[in-house]
Amino acid sequence: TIRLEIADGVARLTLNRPDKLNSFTIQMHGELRQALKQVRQDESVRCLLLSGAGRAFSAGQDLGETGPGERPLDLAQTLDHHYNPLVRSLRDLPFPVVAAVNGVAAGAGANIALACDLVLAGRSARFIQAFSKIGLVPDSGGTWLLPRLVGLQRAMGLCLLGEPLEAEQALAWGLIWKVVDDDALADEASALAARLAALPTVALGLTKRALHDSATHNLDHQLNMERDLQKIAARSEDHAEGVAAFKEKRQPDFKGR
Ligand code: LHQ
Repeated sequence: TIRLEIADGVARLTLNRPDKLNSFTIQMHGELRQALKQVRQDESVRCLLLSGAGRAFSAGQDLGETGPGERPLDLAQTLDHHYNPLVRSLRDLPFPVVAAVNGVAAGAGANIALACDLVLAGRSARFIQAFSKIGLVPDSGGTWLLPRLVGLQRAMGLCLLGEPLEAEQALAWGLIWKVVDDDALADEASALAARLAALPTVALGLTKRALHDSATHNLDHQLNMERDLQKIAARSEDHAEGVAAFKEKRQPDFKGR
């Protein structure tokens, strides 16, 4: 239900249940866990690119799925065991994660896209906080992330009404990084991932951590965090290479170490 290809520093992870709009099943979550473990352990990987096969990114939880013995799915347990670890592991990867949103991203599918570090969308992509339509609360980090990305009022409107937000509007609101033509999305996303994979990965991983954690820190705490992370970045080979390249007036050749 997923595909994983690793080449040239980029891990491409594709949600692959196109006939069900790449909605998440327990099986898919299991495969994703395995894939993310592999990606994390592979020292050649310097960027993860997440996208969906077919015409959607993901329609969120597969609403046809049942629990053991055909009982209704235990939603709290499903979040605890599957969605919440997925969001945390995307956040905790020590390199950038890019989402290429190729179509509709609904429910948990929208919030998992937004949990990625940079979101690139095709012009026909739509983001839907579909939860209220089925009497649920936005999950997978949506209630934490949305107010920070677009402000409380817009977050409230999106979550209460559950209406689709078009890619252009999502861009204007600061929800996503960039919108490109649908037929250019795959190439643009690959180019962005390749570009990120050629940058100093240690520094990028620490930068992502600092920015994400800033939401819960005061300035004093954040200044201390920057000092501590700078100590680590300063010891990286890529820092030495960056300074050497600057002095020698040449392009740096970063190794990701
Ligand atoms: C689907 C789905 C889907 C199964 C389309 N499931 N088949 C919940 C529970 C547990 C714990 C964790 O948290 C969550 C979080 C959630 O994610 S709740 C929100 C779940 N998602 C939704 O409510 C979205 C439901 N889908 C839709 O509203 C529409 O399908 C959208 C707006 C995404 C796309 O609309 P269309 O482009 O018109 O496509 P479609 O509706 O015709 O769907 C195509 C096929 O995909 C269709 O199957 P069929 O066999 O009839 O061709 C749909 O039934 C299937 N599909 N979403 N979530």
